[in-house]
Amino acid sequence: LKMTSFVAAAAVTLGTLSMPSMAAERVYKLKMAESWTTNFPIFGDAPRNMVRMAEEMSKGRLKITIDSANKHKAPLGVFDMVRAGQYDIGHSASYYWKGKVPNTMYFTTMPFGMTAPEQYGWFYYGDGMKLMEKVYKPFGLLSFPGGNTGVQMGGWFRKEINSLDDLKGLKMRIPGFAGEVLAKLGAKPTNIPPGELYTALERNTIDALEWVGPSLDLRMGFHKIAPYYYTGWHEPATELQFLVNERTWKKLPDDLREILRVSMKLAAYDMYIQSYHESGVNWAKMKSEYPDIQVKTFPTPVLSAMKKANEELLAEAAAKDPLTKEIIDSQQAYMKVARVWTNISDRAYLESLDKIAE
Ligand code: PYR
Repeated sequence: LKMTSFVAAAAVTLGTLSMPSMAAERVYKLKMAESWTTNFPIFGDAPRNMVRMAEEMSKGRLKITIDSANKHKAPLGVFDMVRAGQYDIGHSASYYWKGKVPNTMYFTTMPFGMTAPEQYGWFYYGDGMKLMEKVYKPFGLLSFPGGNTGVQMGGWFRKEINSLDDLKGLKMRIPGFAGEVLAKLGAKPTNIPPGELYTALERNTIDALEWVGPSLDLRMGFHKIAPYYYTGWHEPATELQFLVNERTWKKLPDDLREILRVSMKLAAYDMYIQSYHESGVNWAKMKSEYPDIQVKTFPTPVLSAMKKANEELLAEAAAKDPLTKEIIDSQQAYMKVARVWTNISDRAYLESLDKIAE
């Protein structure tokens, strides 16, 4: 008897459930603009994976089309297009908007800042997401982590950098806070979208550039025109970004919002893993197939000057705007705690391996 009434109760429950689920069959068609060119690997895989997961999990109720930079022609205009509602979602990098809203610059990566695991800790378990919301909300936008590259290479240079003098007047493509640091040291930083990088370097519009690292640089062909490949200081944890128009977000039913949120988070995390994989594989290839590439690290006095300029700029920025100060303080405080752990875990592990290898 008990069993029968349980089955009957279940049938009633299912019966009542079928009504709203029928009503929820509405399909939400969203448009996304990415900063990347058509079929771009890794950076383009993240939004493609996100869209696929969201469609599958929603059983087709969320349909998102992606326009690449080849279509919308505004790789560095994603913020404006999503803000205006021309697109519902964007996939780009927060520091591309530093000229419009300087505080957006802190949510990609910072020179001499956190590594990817540290920064993910800050985003999801520290105050990162909350602060990013504070920065984007006035523009009717929501921003979510969109995939991490890990530590980036310092870039491709035609000439060696032996002293601070070599940075004076150097025209370099380098976005974000690192660009500010180089400007303070006399260089001429600029941002150029990825689709135009090779030509800019080839035609001497710029003397040097940083893009990502072996995961994505090799196929760009930079090594053919700039043989010096410097190790990184400027972008230890570049996090891309999903931007969502708040009006679109509010229109979505709760379950689709959650599906979108989870799809973005998983696609971002997957890009981090994919970046690590591709970096390892391509680094090995680079060393064996392109012996002319010379891997360098900036001289210590140059790195020290960069660090000092970085600290001065952080202090100046914090003094100008209370929200900037809140973001910088939060990052510094989080890094201080997380780094102690990094040092006694990852660093200690690798150092102990070095010791027994000696
Ligand atoms: C760059 O624009 O340099 C990135 O790494 C996203």
